[in-house]
Amino acid sequence: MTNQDNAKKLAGEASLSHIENGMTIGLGSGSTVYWMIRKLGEHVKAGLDVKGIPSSGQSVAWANEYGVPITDFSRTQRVDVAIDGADEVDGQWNLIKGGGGALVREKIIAVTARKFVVIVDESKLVSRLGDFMLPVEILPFGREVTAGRIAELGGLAKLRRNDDNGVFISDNGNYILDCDFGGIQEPKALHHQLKQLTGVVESGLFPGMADEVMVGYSDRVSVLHD
Ligand code: ABF
Repeated sequence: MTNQDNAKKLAGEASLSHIENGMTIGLGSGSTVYWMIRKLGEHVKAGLDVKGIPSSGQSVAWANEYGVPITDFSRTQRVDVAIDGADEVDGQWNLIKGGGGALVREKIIAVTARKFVVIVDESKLVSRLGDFMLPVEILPFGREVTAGRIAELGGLAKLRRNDDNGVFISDNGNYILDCDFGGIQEPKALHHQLKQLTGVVESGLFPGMADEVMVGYSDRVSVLHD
């Protein structure tokens, strides 16, 4: 296991400190969340009574594999804590998310949760967002003109494709544009500008939403405090 893998594992497992018996947990996506779900399964086997609301097919599969019971918003609208990864975290805890294509469901869960905990390895910490292309989920219809409106905001948009070069389709049946805005100085402002654009479903900017950021290093976990 590489140092980065170990850092993800440490952060993922440490996030269970936020989980108590009887909770409904928002299950994020990504390889750091994998370690959280895997450890959570061990606690469930030992008697912990929790349910997870998954943000992607990936997290459904891991919850099933490791024995974490899953539920959905038709059964409960209360999420006690959401635990999810990120692609970038800046000094104000603004996030870029969506590298895995699940940003819309991740954000619905994150905004619903009473507490939103972000788990990352140290490589995700940046002084300014934007080295990672910003994912923006859009409706397929009129994608060309939606990309044009994003370009007017300064973002060079690239349609996300699968490994077989087919167009990536999100769990919601939409497309994702990976957008190069250069450095993003004002994440909150850019997010709101993007959300105003007809055709845009959601942006991968999660401005000021995190309640706690847990950072994994090769040998320890650091909890960032505001
Ligand atoms: C999900 O997992 C996404 O929002 C984000 O893009 C990705 C981070 O992946 P990893 O934990 O594998 O670095 O949270």
